[in-house]
Amino acid sequence: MDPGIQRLAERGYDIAHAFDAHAAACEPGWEHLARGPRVGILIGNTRALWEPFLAAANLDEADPLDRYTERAIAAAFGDAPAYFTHREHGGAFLPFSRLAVATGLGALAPSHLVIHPIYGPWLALRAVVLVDGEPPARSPIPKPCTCAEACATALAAALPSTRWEDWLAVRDACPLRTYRYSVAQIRYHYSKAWGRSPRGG
Ligand code: B12
Repeated sequence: MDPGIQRLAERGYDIAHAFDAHAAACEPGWEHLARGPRVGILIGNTRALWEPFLAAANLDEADPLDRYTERAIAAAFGDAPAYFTHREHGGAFLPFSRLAVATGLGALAPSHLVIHPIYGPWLALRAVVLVDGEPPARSPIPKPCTCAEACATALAAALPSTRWEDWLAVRDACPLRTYRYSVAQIRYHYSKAWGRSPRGG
């Protein structure tokens, strides 16, 4: 395994999906990828993040998970170009969900969540890092989830709601739930129980 990817995995980032950055530059919002190194690595995590994050993060700083992510990627890849889900680039968030779909990491459900064939909706996207090399060929994958309606129904109920439990129900509606986050991780991402607004996951 590439040593950078190995270092990230040790910190809980267990998804490292390589793709052709120049090919992905045809996706709206990702045009700037045409100018950098050829291999993009879409970095994310499953529930594997939670224990390493709790062990190493500084929970007293603002947005501890975003800072933990930035430090982990800098430690793994040095000053390689990196784009983060939590940061705005040119005044807007980058459309990471669309990139994940275009490069075949997962497929988009009616809930607008990216569904992975193994992890279901229980993954988070964190960053893209660009490195030199030969990229693998990637294409979109068929939708791995089988239900037609459950998440759409849950989404319709959640959209007008301010209860975080209704948004959790959108994710829980997916039958692919082997990798469901722990209760502690769910509360961190969805509720304000830790004193701040929900943070991406
Ligand atoms: C801003 C944002 C939000 C905002 C606003 C969304 C909005 N409609 O405006 C808020 C804070 C509400 C939000 C909530 C959630 N989000 Co959000 N969000 C983002 C973020 C940072 C940017 C989205 C964006 O503007 N992209 C740029 C535009 C141009 O691209 P786009 O594809 O058109 O983006 C649209 C969708 O992404 C959509 N969207 C964003 N989040 C969600 C969540 C759900 C359930 C739905 C239906 C749509 C949706 O809104 C965007 C604008 O219309 C992305 C990360 C990223 N950089 O993409 C995460 C992201 C899409 N969110 C994610 C998640 C998981 C959630 C939550 C379900 C859980 C959570 N707390 O993190 C919650 C659900 C609601 C809740 N209250 O709990 C994940 C999705 C993972 C996956 N498996 O698909 C992402 C990729 C973050 C991550 N680290 O993985 N989110």
